[in-house]
Amino acid sequence: MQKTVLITGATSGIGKATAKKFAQNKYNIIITGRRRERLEKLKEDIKEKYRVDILLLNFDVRDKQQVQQSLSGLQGSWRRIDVLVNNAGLAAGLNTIQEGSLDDWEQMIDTNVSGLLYVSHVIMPLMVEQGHGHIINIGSIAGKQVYPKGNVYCATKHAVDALTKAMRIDMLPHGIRVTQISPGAVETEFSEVRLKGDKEAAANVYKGFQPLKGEDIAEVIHYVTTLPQHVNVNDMLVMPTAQANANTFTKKE
Ligand code: NDP
Ligand code: 8X3
Repeated sequence: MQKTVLITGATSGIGKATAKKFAQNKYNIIITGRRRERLEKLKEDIKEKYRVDILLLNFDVRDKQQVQQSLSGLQGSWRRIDVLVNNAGLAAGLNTIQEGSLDDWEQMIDTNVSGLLYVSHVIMPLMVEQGHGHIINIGSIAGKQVYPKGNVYCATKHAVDALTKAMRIDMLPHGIRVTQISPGAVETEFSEVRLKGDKEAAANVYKGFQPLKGEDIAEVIHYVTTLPQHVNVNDMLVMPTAQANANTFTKKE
């Protein structure tokens, strides 16, 4: 039977590349995000290229009612989700705590932590009922280390790290796999969002070294799902070769 993957935050970057990777491997795909026109465009591209079924759900993961309505309303075979990729997330701002913006903090906490929980709260019971599934949470090197001005973003990714461990305990009796993939620097729209649309400053973040691409992480996400059922990758830290830890890079001028 054809499998189904649900990917949050599929309008860009890692999520978009993951949708394409799973479609290439003949999964039916549920793509979600706030930007409807991007979801529609991706749906058309995937349908034409890979000829799999694709369902578009347009919601904000911060809005628990929208999340519940969209996901509880899944019908028929769309309720049989084999893989959930909790990817939607962002960093907003790069400041010390004393200079930080309360709105930025709320946006990060509501998206990266509450959003991941709201989505999982609907999908986990479906996986328990069907007796199988694989949850993949996108963490970060920022969930392993704290770097200057990373404070609240790092805290949200440390929370993803803790929630992944908690989910693994909750899902253990049900044979459902739970994996965290924690990337280092990936060139997506991440820095443009963090730096509030400053494209030049965002491009500078990736200057002088070869960052990861969304496709690299998509490859790893798909790989962990291909392992035999009795094998679970608990946690994978995936870095550019030119990055040793959160703030140590080798860069050419
Ligand atoms: P992008 O900005 O390219 O993509 C982020 C995705 O998240 C978009 O599809 C966006 O969709 C979605 N999203 C953001 N806020 C919401 C929301 N409130 N509701 C629904 N969807 C939302 O960045 P990346 O692809 O890099 O980021 C994906 C994940 O990877 C994030 O969790 C990020 O923290 C993590 N990560 C990124 C790294 C990097 O260096 N790029 C490194 C480590 C981890 P839309 O705006 O349409 O809603
Ligand atoms: C994104 C990578 O190092 O900017 O999670 O936090 S980093």
